Amino acid sequence: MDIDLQVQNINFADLEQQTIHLSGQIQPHGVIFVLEEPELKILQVSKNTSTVFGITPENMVQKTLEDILDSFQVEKLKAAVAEENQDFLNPTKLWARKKGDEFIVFDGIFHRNPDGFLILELEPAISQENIPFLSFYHLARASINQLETTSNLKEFCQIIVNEVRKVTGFDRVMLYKFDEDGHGAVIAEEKNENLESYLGLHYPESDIPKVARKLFSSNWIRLIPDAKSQPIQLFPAINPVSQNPLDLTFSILRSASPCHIEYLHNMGVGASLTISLIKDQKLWGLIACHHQTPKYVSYELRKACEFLGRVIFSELSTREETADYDYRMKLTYVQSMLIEYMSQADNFIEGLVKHKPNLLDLTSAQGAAVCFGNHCTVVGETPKQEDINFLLQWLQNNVSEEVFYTDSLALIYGDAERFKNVASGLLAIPISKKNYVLWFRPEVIQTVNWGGNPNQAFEANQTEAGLRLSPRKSFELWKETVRLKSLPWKTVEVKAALELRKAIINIVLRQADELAQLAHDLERSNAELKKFAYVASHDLQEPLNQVANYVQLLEMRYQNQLDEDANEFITFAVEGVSLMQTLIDDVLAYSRVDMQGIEFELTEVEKPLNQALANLRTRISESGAVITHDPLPTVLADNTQLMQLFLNLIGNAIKFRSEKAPEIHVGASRQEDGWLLSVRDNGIGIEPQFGDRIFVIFQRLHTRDEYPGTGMGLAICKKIVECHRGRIWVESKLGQGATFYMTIPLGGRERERRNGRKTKNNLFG
Ligand code: BLA
Repeated sequence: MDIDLQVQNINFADLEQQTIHLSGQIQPHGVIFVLEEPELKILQVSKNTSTVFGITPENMVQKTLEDILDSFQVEKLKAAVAEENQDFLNPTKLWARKKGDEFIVFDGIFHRNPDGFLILELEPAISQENIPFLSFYHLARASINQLETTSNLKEFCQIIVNEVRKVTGFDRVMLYKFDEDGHGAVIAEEKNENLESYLGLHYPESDIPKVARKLFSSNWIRLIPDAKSQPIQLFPAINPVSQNPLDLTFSILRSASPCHIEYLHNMGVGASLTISLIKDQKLWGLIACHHQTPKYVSYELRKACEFLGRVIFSELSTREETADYDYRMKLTYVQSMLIEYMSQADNFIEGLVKHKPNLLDLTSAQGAAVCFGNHCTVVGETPKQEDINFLLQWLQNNVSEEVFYTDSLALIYGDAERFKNVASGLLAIPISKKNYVLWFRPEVIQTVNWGGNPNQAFEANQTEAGLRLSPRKSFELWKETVRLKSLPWKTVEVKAALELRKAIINIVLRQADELAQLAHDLERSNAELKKFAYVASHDLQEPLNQVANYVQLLEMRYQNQLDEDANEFITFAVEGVSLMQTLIDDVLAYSRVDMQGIEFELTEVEKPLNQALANLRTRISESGAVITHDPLPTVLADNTQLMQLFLNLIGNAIKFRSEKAPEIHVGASRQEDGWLLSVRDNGIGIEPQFGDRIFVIFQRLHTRDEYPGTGMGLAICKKIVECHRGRIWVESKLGQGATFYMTIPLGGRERERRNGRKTKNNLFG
């Protein structure tokens, strides 16, 4: 309902309606007195006193109420009006002597206005008696009995209008409900057969401006018995005590704004009664009654209608809530399932989209997207990734609320027209500045029937007194095809989305905490290892050198004085020292392989392989090894570490050779998300059950006498591969050679950083 109220560059609120309660005019069927307490002296009065009482208004303001009305009655009233609440007095039958013995009877209605003035309004009494309470009761009882068998909103509303028409006899009684956007529609109607129906028709917001609606929230019943009557001024126009115009907010006689009177004329209405329906302190709708000719309704009957409306409406509100209740329970269930799935999954996003029920069920949306750290996971029907990205940018720049929803996205974000078929409606919750969960609903083309063209709801004319608005002349059916609009998001759905937001934030925070803890632990153990390496290289090295030096000194100085055994012991000691030296070097080499110290760059695998072969030159030629390789790829890796990897693996292949000359093949094959490298030999092989043990620090399958070495080589290989986010394993059988496999993922550590670390940093930034 894209009705442009600014067509003529008019701001409604600035116009006369702002002061409708200060108009200083009443309708001519009654008289108003503004009284000073305690004597009830008349401060202001309506100018129609001459016709009613035969006293001019100028003379009236000199008098007290006792001078006008039955003085015995007024004496009793004085005490009563001093009470806090005057409502229980209303209406009071009051008598005034007209001429001679002629008396007129009024319904007297008291109230205190917002400025604290006591106000008495007199309306001609139609009946001499008050309607007894019991008849109110029976009225309400009868309708409530009907309600028991009714279940939907439409039928409820129908009962209200039926009952009100029955007791008042208006030509037409309607139930008018306000939309969220301020427009409204007639949702129930009971009328004279020969009148055309307004049922289902929509009316623009400007027909009942905001200021008027605000007033209706404090004054619940308004009667215009004769739309053609001339309003009556107050005398004096300005209140002599406050020096201000009188506030008529709670007045029952206040004359309606001229614009509305014109509206009634244009609609062919002679009299109207309007009753406010309030829900949760907000104006929910109106009971609007029309009569073609003037029609007076007594205060009691108006009150009875208000009572009826209130009772039925309160019943309706509870029913409306229970209708929502089942759906709300369903959403609560979906919500708890989602929380369960999220907390079980490694990544909460999977929990939201992978199962049933999923994100879509939480809001009855046709599509949804979880956009987290530069990546969107989508379910159902959604705009294209690129469109979602732009939409996210727009949200970041324009929305700061915890939840944002619209059923007509294209109206506020023009680009959305391109994907109206999937996302005319959007519900979005920001999890943090850049991360969002979005729900989408497709366009649903609707026809809205308007009572008159809403784009020409009124005319603005420049007059001497300033700008004047007048309502449209024609209320003829005007059909609007509404496009670019989805079904509306229900309050319960929006609430469910907000609840989910809380849950996600909790879970993400917790996961971020766990990650931070893991990173912290890892850092600590790395730091410890480094410290150990430092100790090993410096503190251990020194006494070791000392041992080596002194043993050598012993050997040199006592060369000829020692026996065979002593010489052998010295040799053992020297060997021990040198083995210890190698062990320390290997531990150092192991500890040096770490993420921080290495540089990932595009590396042709053949280069580090050739470097390793050059290093192994002597052992290759001694053993007669033949080394071949597949065409090798270029990967994102650290050259030095790859060289070390080949050095260890090919070195091992030569070391653990069988009787045959070693044949070693380096293979490479492309896999979906990386490369699989392999080093195959024809050596002695490994028993499959030891396949895992060989990668553990200092684990050896053979004695040092059989095969020299510290047992660190494969542990270092494993660490190198893992630093590249890959895996290493061996396939072998004893006596049949072995093949070592390694995976090197595409993008190597870079990609890992994007998915892991950066996401973490972005979470709340
Ligand atoms: C008041 N306009 C109203 C009221 C209704 C409508 C029900 C309340 C009347 C009352 O309190 O007694 C409108 N009446 C409708 C509609 C239907 C109906 C939509 O029967 C549908 C079937 N109105 C205009 C323009 C202006 C305007 C252009 O169309 C002025 C800018 C003003 N309407 C306006 C004002 C009031 C009003 C100021 C308050 C009247 C008052 O209490 O003084």
